[in-house]
Formats: sequence, C-alpha cells, structure tokens
Amino acid sequence: MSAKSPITLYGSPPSLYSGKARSYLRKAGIPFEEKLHSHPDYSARILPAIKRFVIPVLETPDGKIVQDTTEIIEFLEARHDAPLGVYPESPRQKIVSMIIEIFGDEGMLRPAMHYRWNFPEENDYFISMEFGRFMKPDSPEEEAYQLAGMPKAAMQKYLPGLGITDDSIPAIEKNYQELLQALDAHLLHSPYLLGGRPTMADFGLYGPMYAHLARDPAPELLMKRTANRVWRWVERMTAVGADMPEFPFMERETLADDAISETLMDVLKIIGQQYGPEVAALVEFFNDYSAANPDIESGSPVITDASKRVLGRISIPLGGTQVSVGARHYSLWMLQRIHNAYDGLSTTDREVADAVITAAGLTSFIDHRLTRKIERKGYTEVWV
Ligand SMILES: N[C@@H](CCC(=O)N[C@@H](CS)C(=O)NCC(=O)O)C(=O)O
Repeated sequence: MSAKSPITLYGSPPSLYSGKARSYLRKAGIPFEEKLHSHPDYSARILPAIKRFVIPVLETPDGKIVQDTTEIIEFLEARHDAPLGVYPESPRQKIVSMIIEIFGDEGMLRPAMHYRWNFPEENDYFISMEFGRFMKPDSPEEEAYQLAGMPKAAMQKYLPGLGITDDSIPAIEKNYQELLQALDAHLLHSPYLLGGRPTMADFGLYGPMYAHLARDPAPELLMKRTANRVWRWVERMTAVGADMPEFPFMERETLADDAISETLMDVLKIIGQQYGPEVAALVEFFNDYSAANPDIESGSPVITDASKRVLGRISIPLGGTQVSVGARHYSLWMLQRIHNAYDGLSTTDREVADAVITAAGLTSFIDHRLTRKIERKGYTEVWV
C-alpha cells in the first residue's frame, strides 16, 4: 500500500456501512482514497465483479476487491503492519465487541431508517441533496431532487420490512432514546466503548450513529439536545487519531483485566432486551426453513429469487406488541461469527465470558444456533 497508489474505498457520506469502513481506515492510519459509487470505476470494475449495487467496497492497487465491512476490516487487519486488534483477545471484551458489532450493523437499522425517512419536514432537503449529489456531484438543487427520487423511493420501501409502522414507531423511538441515555452515561467516563481505544464494538455502532443518527437533521438535533457525550463519541470516531483530550491520563488500550464497566453493562442489558428476541426468532425461522428444505445443495445462495431480499418474515416483540419483520440472513452470518469466537474460547475463558453474558441478558446471542450454517462466497451468503 504505497502512498502513491492508496487503496480505494467506494462509498458515500450518507451511507451507514461506508461510515463503519471509513472510520476504521482513519483510525488504523491507512491511506485511502474515497470514490463515490457514481465514479466510472465503480461501474467499470466493481459492478461486474460484485454483480449488484452495494457500498462500501474496497479495492486494492493490485486489484483485490472486498465487499462487506466486517470482511473489509478483517482483510485490512490481516495485511496491516500494526493492526488495531479490533476484536480484543480477552474473552469478555472479545464477545462483547462482537455482540455490539452485530447490534450496530443489524439491530440498529430500525431506528436509523426511521429517523432518516419519517421526518420529511426536517430531513427531506438534506437527504435529497445528499442522495442526488452523490449520484451527480455538481447537480443543481432541482436536478438533485429529481435524481434522489428513485433511491429515496427504494429506501422507503424497506421500512415495513424492518417493522417500521405507525404502530411500532412509538416503541422504536422509546428504545432508541433509552439506548442514547445509557450510552451517554457510559461515554462520559470512557472515550470508546471498551476503554481507551476503538474496537469493532465502536466501528459497528458508529455506522448507524454517524451516517443517519448524527448526520440527518432530525436525529442530529435529538442527539445533540439529549446525549452530548454520544455526539462527541461520534465526532471522535470520525476523527483521525485518538481524539480523546477529555481523557489525558487514560491508556490507549481497552480496560485492563478484561473489565466491562458498570455503565457498559447497562448498555449491554438494553441490547439484550431490544435485540435478543429478534436474534432468537431469526435462528428459529432459519432452522425451520432448513428442516423444510433439506435438499438445498451446499453452496446455493440463501436468496435465489433476485426480486427478494429475505426468505420470509418473523414476528418479534416491540413495545408490548408483536411486529412482523423480514428475516435478515446476513444477521445470522454475523451471529455465527460470535459462536465461532465463543466456541474457540478455553473452558475457563468461556466461564468468564458467560458471567457477563448471563448478567447482561445476552444468552440469546450464544445459545440460539443454526442447524445449517451460512457462509459468504462470491460476495454473497450461501448455504454451507
Ligand atoms: N453488510 C453489508 C451491508 C452493506 C449495505 O447494505 N450497504 C448499503 C449502503 S449503506 C447499500 O449499498 N445498499 C444498497 C441496497 O441495499 O440496494 C456491509 O457491512 O458492507
């Protein structure tokens, strides 16, 4: 990775997952150049390789193309002279960093999409200009509005599939505000989620917190008005370097002795309550599906119908009622990674991790297992 030919990140400022990858690149001090998906190189080289529109994508000077933020970060960690160590080695912090990553990547989509798309009065101008101008950067206002029409309509179509309906909105907002308060209390004493340096917990949670919830006008105001330390953490995660002047004496390391602080426990309990039931329902749905479809060949894509994004729907509890949401198989690919990490711990380390997992109400993330596994091959999820 020479300074002359840095790696390329294809992404866009309002994109949730681009933020996760970009923050990692900055924190790891890896030189990179960002290109929009409207850049001709994206259609010339990336689309033919990946065969669908998705960002972020990483391209190395020697032509390697990596998609998916978790894989991008792991790929960079492996070839970096001084990897950040995004997954701590110690058992509690390792498992906790992975659980917060899946929650940020997958569990936070509901508030992220709600606060972006359901506040048109506050958000529409900004979002339209963002979407329009990242398709054609020099477009005047009217043209940007026009260009933004199609992606805006496509994104809004996702809302019911994420369980965002008139009935569920009060609970989505209550849950998000509860999370904000717990994070705010935690980040008052800690620059990053696990202590003095960022881990995958920070990168995962930062995606939704930055691109949607700190950047779009309505949720930005909510965060700035009610959760100052969360906003400041977002700013810190956006910066190059440690950016922790509030903590002049803190080691730039995760907390010693594999500690999980009390305030982080409060955050974890909220994650368990808010996202644990969805994880359990997802596993049950996929296990039923596998049992009903035993003839699916190994290596077959999980989604074969190109017009569909999910295999079916699951019912999850939200705010005292049940809500129907799409069964996101990608979440399970991430969940399996937690299982692999957990199963790889020694018996003693597993007991150490178990104490936190149980106390925080996170057992769904460990106990609910797929009977037939999913892997990623050729930029997509396939059955093992
Ligand atoms: N799990 C993927 C998610 C990537 C993703 O969904 N990216 C969004 C932009 S933030 C996208 O490209 N969406 C296009 C679409 O779904 O059509 C990752 O971590 O990279």
